[in-house]
Amino acid sequence: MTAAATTAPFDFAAYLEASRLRVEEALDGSLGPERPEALREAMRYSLLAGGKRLRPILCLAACELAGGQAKQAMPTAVALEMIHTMSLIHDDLPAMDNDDLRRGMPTNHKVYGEANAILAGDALLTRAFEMVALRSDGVPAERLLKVVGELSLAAGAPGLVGGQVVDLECEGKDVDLDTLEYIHLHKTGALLRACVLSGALIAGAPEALLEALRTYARGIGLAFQIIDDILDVTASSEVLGKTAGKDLTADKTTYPKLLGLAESRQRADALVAEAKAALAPWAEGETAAAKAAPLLALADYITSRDR
Ligand code: GRG
Repeated sequence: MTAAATTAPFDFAAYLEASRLRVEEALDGSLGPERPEALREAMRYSLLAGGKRLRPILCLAACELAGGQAKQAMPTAVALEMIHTMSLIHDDLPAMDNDDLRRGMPTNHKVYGEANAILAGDALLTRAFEMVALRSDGVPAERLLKVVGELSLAAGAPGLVGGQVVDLECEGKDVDLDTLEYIHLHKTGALLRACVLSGALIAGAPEALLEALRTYARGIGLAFQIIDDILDVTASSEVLGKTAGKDLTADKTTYPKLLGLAESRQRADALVAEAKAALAPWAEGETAAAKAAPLLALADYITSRDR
């Protein structure tokens, strides 16, 4: 029997569920006795509200692809979900997208009030950096420093904040594809990029792998947001856990608006193919293929997801 014939196929559904459960456990244990209690409650409410946990899983998978152990990357994975959750809380505020529903539950400000929602987001953002700097055992300090750098770039003006500002500025205006791509790459892509880069940095990945992961991240980042735009039109609020049809009501330019649904999907598929191709050299041979399998399957999941 050949070696290939004895290799069990990668069970992505089982991988995703097992990873999600590990992440949920780590998230649950990540918040200490924050005081005052009202702040802790507001932080926990959104952090433990479910969600696909895609960002931490990407971080863990990239760490393993680069030869590290997932447990080394878990504090950073948690940090990435904290930054993501903060961005959702702030995005839902009346001054921004003004939404009532997130992850199937009332938004943070609807439950705790605007001031506490802003502060819970602020506390999650700062706690994220604490997770990396003070809670990551067994990772050399110079690697953690690079991770802090990636997280800062992703969260700040060069990433989420910059993308959000342009997104808000463009509401109600005609936007071309280049501007839309700018918004998507910053608002959504930057954090996904930080996920895979930080996981790989923790494992001490060589520059060539980091470069491949940058290409991978660009592809999945844009594809993710294109699918998000498509689902906003095609899926229900019940399935999405957030208000469907929001882009239309807020008069936002989206890929379906500029290209139509079919071409948008084709573009997302092509981006995922590009992302996977970037990792192909790192998936050659049985051992490498097994390590690359999660990131390759996660890329496909981005276009096949229904929420
Ligand atoms: C204050 C530093 C700072 C940043 C905040 C509000 C903001 C700046 C940026 C908005 C970023 C944002 C909400 C982008 C949308 C990204 C997106 C598609 C979110 C949905 O992600 P999913 O589908 O959600 O992974 P779940 O719930 O599954 O985690």
